[in-house]
Order: sequence, then structure tokens, then C-alpha cells
Amino acid sequence: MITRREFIKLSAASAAALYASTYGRYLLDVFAFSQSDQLKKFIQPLRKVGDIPVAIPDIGYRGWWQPGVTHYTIDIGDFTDQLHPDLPNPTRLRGFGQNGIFKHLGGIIAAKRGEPVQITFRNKLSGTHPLPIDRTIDGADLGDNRVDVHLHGGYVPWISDGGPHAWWSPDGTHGPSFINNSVLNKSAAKDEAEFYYPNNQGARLVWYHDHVFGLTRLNAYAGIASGYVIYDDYELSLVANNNLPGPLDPRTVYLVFQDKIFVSQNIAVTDPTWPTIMPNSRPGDLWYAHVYDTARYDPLDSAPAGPPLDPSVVPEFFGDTMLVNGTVYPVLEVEQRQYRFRLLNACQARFLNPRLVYAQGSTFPANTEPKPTASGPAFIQIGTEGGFLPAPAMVNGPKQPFLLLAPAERADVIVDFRDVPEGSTLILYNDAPAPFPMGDARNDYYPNNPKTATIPGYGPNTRTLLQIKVKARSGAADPPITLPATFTPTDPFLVTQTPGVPTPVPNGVPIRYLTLNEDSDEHGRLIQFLGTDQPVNPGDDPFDFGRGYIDSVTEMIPAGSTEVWEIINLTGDTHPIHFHLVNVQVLSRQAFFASRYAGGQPGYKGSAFAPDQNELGWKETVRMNPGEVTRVLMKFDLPVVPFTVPASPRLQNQYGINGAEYVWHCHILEHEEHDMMRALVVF
Ligand SMILES: [Cu+2]
Repeated sequence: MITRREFIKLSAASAAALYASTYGRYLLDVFAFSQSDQLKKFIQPLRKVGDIPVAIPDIGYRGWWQPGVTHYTIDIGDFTDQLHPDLPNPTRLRGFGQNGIFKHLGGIIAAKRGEPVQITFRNKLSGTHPLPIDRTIDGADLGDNRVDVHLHGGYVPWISDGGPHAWWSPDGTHGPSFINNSVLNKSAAKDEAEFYYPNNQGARLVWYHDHVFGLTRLNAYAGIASGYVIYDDYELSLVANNNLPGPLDPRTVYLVFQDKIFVSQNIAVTDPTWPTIMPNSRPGDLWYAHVYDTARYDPLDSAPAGPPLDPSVVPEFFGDTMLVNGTVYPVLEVEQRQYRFRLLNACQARFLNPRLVYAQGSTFPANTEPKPTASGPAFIQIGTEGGFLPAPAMVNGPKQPFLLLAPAERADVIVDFRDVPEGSTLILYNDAPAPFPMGDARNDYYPNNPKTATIPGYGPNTRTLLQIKVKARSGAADPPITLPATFTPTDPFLVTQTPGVPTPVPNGVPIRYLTLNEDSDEHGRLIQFLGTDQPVNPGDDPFDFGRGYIDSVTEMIPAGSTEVWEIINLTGDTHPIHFHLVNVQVLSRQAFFASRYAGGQPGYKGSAFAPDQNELGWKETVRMNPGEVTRVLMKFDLPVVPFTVPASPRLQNQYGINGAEYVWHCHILEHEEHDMMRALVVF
């Protein structure tokens, strides 16, 4: 079956003409996403660990916790931060802080494997959200100062997973899955929530961010996210024996990417309805798309009565300005040494394919613009969000030309600047299509794009992530990093994989067939769904597999079991599918004939093919491409903790199920929230 979206893309011209008469005003808004005023690029230094606050543990905390557990108290609040010197005001944000000190992406935690962390999060949010809220989607009418914390990539008991229904408010109201305090801190104050992270998993970069029902995309965009790095003895052995820069070594540089838009000083002209719906907003605050622009997205499925919803959810949000570690277009100075970069794509929907190229020249503005044909040092990738790869992988080489990072994917790479001439200027360059993979030039901001018409040296620009200036080495050379031929990470893999060869489904492991779907909601807007391979109403529509998040549970798995999920993408987009609780191994992908797909096994087109070399080993966020099935292998073990974890009361009350409540979902945040998420229940 060809999806409606693909079909509409084929006939976009006629569809646009059809809707021009009804929604002419919105057709004029074809560049509505570009709001940010010109900001000079690469005039402020990259914030590093320490510039962004590292969380400080408590001493003598009053609450209950096991001996040997490091306890933190972390506030979640509203604050402002000057993200670029030329923004007319510091930007209003939400995020993590301690003792009244808040900075964008603050609250970094470093933890050792096997040494648990327990956190009291205190919800200090005001009732005024810094972004426009559409009340028509599930959960969005339950309060604007609700919050929820998910340790993304953590192997944690469900009561500390921060699933969407585990939100809580400052006044103590909470979602039906919030039982954090009754298990972990019975004397908690109303605005507090207790979380326990066992950290019984191998070295990797995880992160923690908001996951509240109905507001995740907005709370995360407003800043509720921070880094959490787990290290272990295996990583420390590579530090000692192979000279790998350790997790807090100055040569280990964390790079967290986000695309944002800032409210223009001419907002009354660039977005006339914004001042009405956001009366407290100032130029320099975050701007977020709030109109379902039918010239940008697919036309509404049915013409609604009355004016279009404003605010409305949008199918995906792409910014016009790149932030790294919370700062707009920063500069990183490196010496002629080897470095370790640990990258996290924390964008709402934008994929990135970062690579190093030389700048066009040495003076402004040429030193801010890339020369894509002049390649800089390649990346040697050693890890993903699941920890160390089975073997180092050369990216930027013939076998793996790009490091492709979908939202929530991470990469751990070695970069060698020893032979880069002193005084060189490099640009970390990105030209990944947005949406991925089909792309829309209106989301691709750079000077030579007639659709976006930006100017050299200034934003908006989504192609230039970071400027890197290479200086001579001061002091002694480091002992060279000597990567082993293979890694033996602490968490053993389920199957051994051969690079370049599809991994067969292991004997006896059952295959569960699942689907990625696109449809329209009751307002005619695009909506994405997960589903099984069984139609929801077989007599009605044999191609309708999409199920909402709160519909009855279909992914119920006995603890300890192993399954292969074959996930069939029936949409036109690549979706980064994220699994809570489990890590997976990507076995293979295979094309299929969409026209033959009507439940059951798809009609495959050609042979299965291997995942990329840098997708081997453990993953928890996996790109699933249009027209392909993606096969992933996982084992559903529950973490061992020193207390009794009760079954989810929500599952008992709503579905009569006794089990641990997790989710799996797309990590394009606009998809996740509307409504590409399903319960994942282990019992
Ligand atoms: Cu998606």
C-alpha cells in the first residue's frame, strides 16, 4: 500500500492548489518556520562539562536510601539563560538546577556501573509554560507545570522509568502510574518525586529528560534534558591500556545538538498570532510552530469547520538555529592531539550527518562557512547509545561515508587533530535532509539555498554546527590512542554479528510483526501510530493497523523471554524507534512491496541486508526506513533492585494486567506525542 503521505507528495501541486482557496493565508506562510533574527556565528566558546553544571550529591539526606547509594536532590524549574550575546533577552527555559543555579542542560551526572544513584526531583515549575500548548491532544489538559523524568537508555525498574503516566505536579497531583514515593520515599513533600537508578549496565552516554503525557515535546524543547554518563571497569581498562581519554578527561568533548528558533524582534510581522497566544513572550525566547501550515505539511484530511486550530500540534518541528551544549553556534579550540567526541542528537525531529570539513577561508565570514569538498579528519567510531561497538568502525570512509544520527542516537568517536595544520579552522558540517530521508529545502538553512536565503557568517543556519580552531600543542604529547581490533564490552551481546552480513534470526526465537503507520486525526492533521500486523477493525479497513498509546495493550512479554521484532515501516519517513528497558541488536533490514502488505508477512523485495557497521552491538534507538522492515533482537529481563517493585496500578485498573509498565516509541518528539507510542509490558 502506498501511504497517503507518499501519495500526497506525488500530487502536491494539485493538492496545494485545491487548498489555496480555503487556506490562502497559510500558503503565504511558506517560510513561517524561520523566525530567528540574524545571529553572528562562532563568537562564543563551547560550554563544556563544568561550564554546564555537574550535579552535586547530597550529604546527610533525610530520606530513605540503601547504603552505598549516591543521592541527589535536583530541582526542575523555570529560569533564563543568555544563549547568544546578540539575543535581546536571556531565553526563558525550563530545566534542572540545584541551589537556585540553573543553566541550559545543567544537572550532568557521572555514575559508575553497579553504584546506584537515587534522586529526589523537586517540581518547582510555574504554571506558565514558555511555549504554546495545543489542548486537543491526549494529556495536554492536565496541567502545564506537570513534569516527568525518563532516564533515556537507563536499565531501571518501571517505577523509576518515568513513563508518560508517571508525571507529577508541584501540588502533589500526579498521573495514574506515579507510585515513586510510596515505594522509595514515603515522607516526600508534595512537589517531590523519588527515582532509583541501579546503573547496572555497561559504559555509555545516556541522558535524562522530560516524558510527561501530552507535553513531552514542549518540555524537552523548553530545556528539560541533561546528560548522564555511565563508566565501568572495561572503559577504565581502555583508558589505562589503550590511552583512551576517560569519561571526564579534558580531551573527551561532549557535544549535544539541538535545533531551536528564537522569537524575532519583528514577531508582530513574522508571526502575527504569536503575541496574542503568548502574551508574556519576549524577543529572544524560544519560538515553536503552532499552526498546522498546509503549505508545509500535507493538507488537512478534511476541511474543519471554522478557522484552523491555533495552537495546533505539528507533524514535526525543525529549527533554524543550531545549538551545541546549549549555546548558539559555539567555537571549540583543540590542540594538535587526539580527542574523543561523544555526540548526542537532542533535536526534536532533525537527523544529523555531522562530519569535519575545512572552512572556506581564514577571515570572516569565510571562516564560518564550510567547504564541503575539503574533508577534515575522519571519525573512528567506538560506541553508540548502547556502549562500545563490537569493533571500531571507520566512518567518513568508503564503507560508511557518514555518521548518521537520528534524534536520540549517540556516537562515541575518536578524532585525530595531530596532523591538522596549526591555525586551521574546521566546521562540523551537517546536510542531512529534513524530514529524513525525503527532505524539504525549506528546513535546510544555508546561504546558497534560495528557499532560505540566509547570509554568510550569520544564522539562521542548520548546516554549520560548530567551528573548531586547531592550535599548536602546548606541553607534552599524549601517549597515542591504540584501539583494540575488537571490544569486549561488559554486557555480552545476544548474538555475534559479522560486519556487512545480515544476522539471521536465532533458532527458536519467535518473531513479532509490528507496523509504523500514518493517518489523520479528528482534525484532519497528520498523525503517526505504532501498531501490530493485525488491522484494528478488519471488516472496515484491512490496511488500518495504527493504535493509539492509550488503546489496549498488545506488547505483553513474559520476563526473561527473547524475541525478534520485525517492524514494518508503512510511512514515508525514517523513524528512530526507541525502546525503554531493553537494548536491541539490529539483525537486518529488508525492502518489501508496500502494495502487497495487508497483514501477516510482507511481500519481501530482494534479500535481507546488514545493518551499518556502526549499528552493530547494542542499540536502543534504531532508524527504521520507509519501504523496509527492520529486525531487532532483544531479551526482556527486569533489573534487580534491593526493594520490591509493585505491579503498575494503571495497568491493573485500565486493562486488568499485572506487569511492569514501559513504552516503545518514535523519538521524533512530535511523532511520539501524536501518537507514535505504545505500552511495553513485561510480566
Ligand atoms: Cu516517527
